Amino acid sequence: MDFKIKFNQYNKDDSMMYGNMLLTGNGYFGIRGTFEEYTKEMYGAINMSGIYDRSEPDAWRESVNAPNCIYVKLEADKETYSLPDTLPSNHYHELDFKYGIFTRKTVWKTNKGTITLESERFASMHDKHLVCVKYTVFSDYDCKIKLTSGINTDIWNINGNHFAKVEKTSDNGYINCICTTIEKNIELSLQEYDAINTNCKKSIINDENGIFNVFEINAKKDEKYVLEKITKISSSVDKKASVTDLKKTNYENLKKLHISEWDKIWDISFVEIKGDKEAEKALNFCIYELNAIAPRHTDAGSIPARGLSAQVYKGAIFWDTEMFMFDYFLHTDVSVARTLINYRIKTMGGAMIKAKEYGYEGAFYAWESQEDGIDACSEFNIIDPVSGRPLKTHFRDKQIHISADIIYALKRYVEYTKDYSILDEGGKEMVIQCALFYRSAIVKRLNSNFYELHNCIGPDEYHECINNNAYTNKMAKMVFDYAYELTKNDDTEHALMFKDCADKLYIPSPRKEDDVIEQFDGYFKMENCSVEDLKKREYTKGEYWGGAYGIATQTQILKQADVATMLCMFKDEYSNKILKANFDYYEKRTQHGSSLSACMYSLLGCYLGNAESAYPLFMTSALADLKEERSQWSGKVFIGGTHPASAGGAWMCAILGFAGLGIKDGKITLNPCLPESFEEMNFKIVYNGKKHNIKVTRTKCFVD
Ligand code: IFM
Repeated sequence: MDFKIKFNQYNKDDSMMYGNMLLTGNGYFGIRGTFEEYTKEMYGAINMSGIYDRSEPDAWRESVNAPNCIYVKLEADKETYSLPDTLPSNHYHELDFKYGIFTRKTVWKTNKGTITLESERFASMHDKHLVCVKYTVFSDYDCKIKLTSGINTDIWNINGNHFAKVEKTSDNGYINCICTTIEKNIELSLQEYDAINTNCKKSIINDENGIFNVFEINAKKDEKYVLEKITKISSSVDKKASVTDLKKTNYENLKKLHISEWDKIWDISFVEIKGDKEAEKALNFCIYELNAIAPRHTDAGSIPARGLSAQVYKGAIFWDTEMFMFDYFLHTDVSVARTLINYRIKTMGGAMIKAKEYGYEGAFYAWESQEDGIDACSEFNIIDPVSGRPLKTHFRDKQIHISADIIYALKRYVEYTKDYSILDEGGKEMVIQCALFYRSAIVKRLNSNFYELHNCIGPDEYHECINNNAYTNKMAKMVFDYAYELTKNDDTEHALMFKDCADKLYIPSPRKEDDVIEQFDGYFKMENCSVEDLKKREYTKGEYWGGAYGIATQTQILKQADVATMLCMFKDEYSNKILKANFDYYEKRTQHGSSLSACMYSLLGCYLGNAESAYPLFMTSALADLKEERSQWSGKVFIGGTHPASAGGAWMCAILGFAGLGIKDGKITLNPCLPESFEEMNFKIVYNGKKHNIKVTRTKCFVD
């Protein structure tokens, strides 16, 4: 398979797209796919995982970007050659997503000939603290080349500067920079060592833009000057330090070690799709994306909704991780799956504080979770298209399914891995606290025997403050059932309480006449129109359709898969006829306004045996970050970046859907539903500690 994404020319207007799509990362940080000379105006960034800070008391807390240590400025005979200002005569760049290596070649015409720049870089998978850049320059005439290479501290931030103090020093050939964050005094340290393959004049610049090595080279015609620029990033919140000695290593050695780590990942992760090269490439790109942001540097960390591609959504963790990305890790690298759950166990304190804040008991997890489980979700997230005033949304206080989403992932982890130690190490307590939360959220009418959940938001965020959302109620019941299971032998008082809740919580049933499950109380009475009808009612193009006054609010149009998501999670409890009736009813009423939507309908399509409906929806998910059709801005708020939930969802469609992978009575099962273009699928999973090769063809399935 061709693992490369190639661009044969430079287009300044595509810079945001390159930045997202060509991201390299190792879970500790993500480096946007931009060029060495780019400054903050061109959205270059090195986005750190798990470090959050606030630039001023009223600003949004967001993930912190490290100073830009890929920075190099090129001058020849005192002229600067730099994108986007000096347009090149030739340009090529690519991402080799097999190894997360970003490469470019840029040629500029000068009045004496040409200057060529070739560079390559990666975020080391071997030592997660290292950024490795190799920068080669040559000219076809003698000239004076000047390279200014170092740590640029004047960086892109969505919500203001995060550094109260920036200390820059140089010693023993290193340039160093220690930045202390404003709110939490976190120290982010960078140490860079630059090695160049020529004797030249060297000096250091230490100014308000950063600290830089300056190399002045008497360049000879066609001679290649190679700068190896290795930077170690660490922070005061890291548990482990890097042991690499930058002076004793070099770019090529580090590259070999890096490649061998990616080889291990691909050995278990690669999915071969015979017959459909486009699907194969898109799916494996999704797998690359997930691995480039997987938290392998820690034993308790998670993945933000936009990965490590920017400070979008404040770098926070949503349900995206547990419900969309988790399955890939569970089946291929269980230690990452455990790290993701450990993050939720570690942040349970924040969830308990949030529950109290809203008058509940137990653990109400953050809708947008930061490092201590703090909820970063703001209350006014949208703009009224008519008045331009900020409007309140209730994502933070009413999207209560988040606690159940986390328990769903924990339960799957325990069932799949049989690693019961997680329950003793906080998992069981997390289940109990989430069950207590839902119990305290339940309401009961005086004249009924049922328990209900009112005033919620389901996955379809367009309809707020609704009662008995099918997804939320079903997921809460699962939490009660699991809490009962875990407590029945040693805590009968709690167990009986949870059983009572599980038994009496109202779960909407399919309606008799057509088997459709009502998304929430009163949904069927809402205006029945089409997505196209609604589009015509927009006051301003791209306005938000939900919330208090949104154009979808009083209609049956939903933002993203809701009942469909519930059916995917509990498919074995519903007949094929019900799955089909709900797919048919809801899919055409769904705007797919979220990148989390298409994959769930695709999966449901597979579960009901309709591969042809599932296929285009799968491709929409798999190509989400290769086509970049989603808008980057909502008003003045940047909502771009990558879509790892869509990537994880595409993996679910391919493996759980098309190949029909499942586990029954401790055995791997396959129930394929291949689309017409797929001749054969080959992939691996780890189950019961053993690697299994799986082959699925139109007529046969093999598991070894
Ligand atoms: O978690 C999602 C949500 O379901 C829809 N809006 C974007 C969030 C982050 O991806």
